[in-house]
Amino acid sequence: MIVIHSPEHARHHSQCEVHNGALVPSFESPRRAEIVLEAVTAADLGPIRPPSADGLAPAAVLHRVDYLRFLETIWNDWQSAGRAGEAMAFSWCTHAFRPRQEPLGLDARLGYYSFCVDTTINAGTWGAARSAADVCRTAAAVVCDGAAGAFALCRPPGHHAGPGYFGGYCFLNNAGIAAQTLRDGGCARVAVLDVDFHHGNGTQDVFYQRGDVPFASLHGDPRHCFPFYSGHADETGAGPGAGATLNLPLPPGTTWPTYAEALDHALRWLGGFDPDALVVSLGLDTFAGDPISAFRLETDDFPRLGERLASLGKPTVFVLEGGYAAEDLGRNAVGVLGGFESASGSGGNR
Ligand code: Q9C
Ligand code: ZN
Repeated sequence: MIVIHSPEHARHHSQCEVHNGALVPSFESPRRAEIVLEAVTAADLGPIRPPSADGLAPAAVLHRVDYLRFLETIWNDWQSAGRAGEAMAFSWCTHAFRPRQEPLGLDARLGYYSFCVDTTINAGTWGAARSAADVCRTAAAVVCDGAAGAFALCRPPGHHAGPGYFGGYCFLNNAGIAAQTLRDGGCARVAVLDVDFHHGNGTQDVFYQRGDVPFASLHGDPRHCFPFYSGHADETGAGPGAGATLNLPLPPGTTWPTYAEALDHALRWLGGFDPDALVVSLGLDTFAGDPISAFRLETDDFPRLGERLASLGKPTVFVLEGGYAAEDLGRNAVGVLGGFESASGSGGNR
């Protein structure tokens, strides 16, 4: 399987995050991608290539122009204002308020364009987010050109980023960019399956009113699990996208047998749309050892996950999302990708 990767990801390196009432080092770190890169290299999964495409054209279909402008300019504005440390939001427009005016101040804009406190912005954030978009567009182009599978080894992750907001460590919707690239490349319908522990609220949001990109997600029940306010079973799409969103919330503590049943259901449901390609939001935070998540999948379960994904029989773009047990990320990622390759018969290095 061809792997697309750019070292530019390391330009985004959050120093801190609010966790259990304290400031701790961010769980989402450059180390994560380095470990996965080492593991796919050691496993000889396939050629590792740099991105060759600019990912902002598909991003501009999914994200609002004012939001992209915000991402592009916020760090400079933050620095020019003489702020110390990283840019981070602290105040949001809750349901008790409604926005009446375009927010102008730094803190107002940071709150307006985000939904939670866990995601900081530094000098390299915009460049790193753009490189992830480039990686995803390139991986999708490889599949458009006939590859059975491609792996977008990118960070920062993307599935929490919506049309006009960042959060959950995400800025640009990488999986959405892959799906949009496949649509633009001639696929009539593209299925997106999100297996990250957390609900892919951003991906759901960017495609919620579209019937051409059915979206299914397996995740921790949002009554208990981040992002809390999205991912309930009764969110099923709207307008032309009515019936094209499937949420399968699962309880904290979920292990493979329960997970596999929901996975098969999601794959059957996506297959019903007769998609031309599949995009997998590959979060590895379903692992039992993940420090911020609550499912109990074991390392041996990840090849089984890959095999099941291959059963859809569609050209597939894998997009790296979450997964914070950094030292286990490499073998769990290779587990999924290797399982997919052995089950689809697409072979080791092709
Ligand atoms: N410190 C992804 O897996 N942030 N994002 C933690 C508590 C929520 C996860 C907040 C988890 C975000 C891509
Ligand atoms: Zn996650």
